[in-house]
Amino acid sequence: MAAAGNGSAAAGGDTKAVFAQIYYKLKEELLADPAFEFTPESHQWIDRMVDYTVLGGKCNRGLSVVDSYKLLKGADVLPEDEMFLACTLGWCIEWLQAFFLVLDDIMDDSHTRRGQPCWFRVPQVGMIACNDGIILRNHISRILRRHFKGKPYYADLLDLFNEVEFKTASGQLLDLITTHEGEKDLTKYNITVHRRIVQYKTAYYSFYLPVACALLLSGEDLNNYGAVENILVEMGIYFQVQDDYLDCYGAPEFIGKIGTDIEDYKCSWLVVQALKRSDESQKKILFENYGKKDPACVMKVKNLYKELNLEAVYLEYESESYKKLIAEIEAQPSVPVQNVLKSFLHKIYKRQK
Ligand code: DMA
Ligand code: MG
Ligand code: MG
Ligand code: MG
Repeated sequence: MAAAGNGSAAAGGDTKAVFAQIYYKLKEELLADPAFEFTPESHQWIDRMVDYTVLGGKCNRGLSVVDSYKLLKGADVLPEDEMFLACTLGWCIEWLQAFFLVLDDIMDDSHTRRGQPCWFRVPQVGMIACNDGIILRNHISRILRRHFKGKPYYADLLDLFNEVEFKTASGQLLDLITTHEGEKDLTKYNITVHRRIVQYKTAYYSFYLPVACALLLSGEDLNNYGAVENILVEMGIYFQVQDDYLDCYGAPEFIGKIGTDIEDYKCSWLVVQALKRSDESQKKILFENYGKKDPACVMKVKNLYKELNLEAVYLEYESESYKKLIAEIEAQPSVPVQNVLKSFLHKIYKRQK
């Protein structure tokens, strides 16, 4: 995505490069953690596992901490120590994402992620991936302890990560129990159910968390930012609708993953829209084919989506959401806060991956 506005292309490019470098420092510290005596084998395992699961994404969430902090400060360039702390918090979010994705891919029975096999699909990894997920989560606490213990906002930072992790795991629970064998019931799927799932599983960690990290780093009290949280949660819901759309319509080579929502009986935004627009015979097609692994069944569902013109419904939803979000953002009293929110929105509007 292009760096925001007037001549900041170099600075934007620089942010990415600095951000990327800091990853190696953080990993090195984790691999020299005095709390554990690494054996050569465990050292090599963690080194490879972290590279495999944390790297390779767009780093939108991580970079947003840095971008947001700069916008809040009104500075294009940050002193080295502040840049380091902002990037470190950004990486903590990337680690949190890696933790959730490693486990999400097992539970969703996915095959690829970021253009390569899911971590648990790698030979010799398998269910060790469950423990790797736990280790990734623990790495966040290790990083925060090393670099933030003693800061006045350390307790708030730990509390923030804990709260967001709880919300995300609860959202994953909602997502997973709708697809439980024996519980499968398309008549239960509607936009309210969808909204509840995606609000929790995606919005807090992907949107609220990066901005909340930047606010804490700026010395702000998060209790004063309820309205900002609400807008970010709305943006996160919009982002997950895009994810649901791309699961079906994105090119796997481009989005780096092969969609599984139809096979997995997910309460996707697309199936909710299809149910809402189907007549009885079309509903029958959904009831008979949704949630089956058989590619012929998947194809019937996709053909129905086409017949119902869901691509057009989605385009309409995108521009409506954008308009609503911009209006809410512009009603915010603080201009730096408006800039943070707009910059985040522009990173995702009409995204193709
Ligand atoms: C993603 O839901 C949510 C979390 C917390 C990882 P998803 O399964 O739709 O994500 P993806 O499409 O990336 O597997
Ligand atoms: Mg998934
Ligand atoms: Mg999932
Ligand atoms: Mg998805």
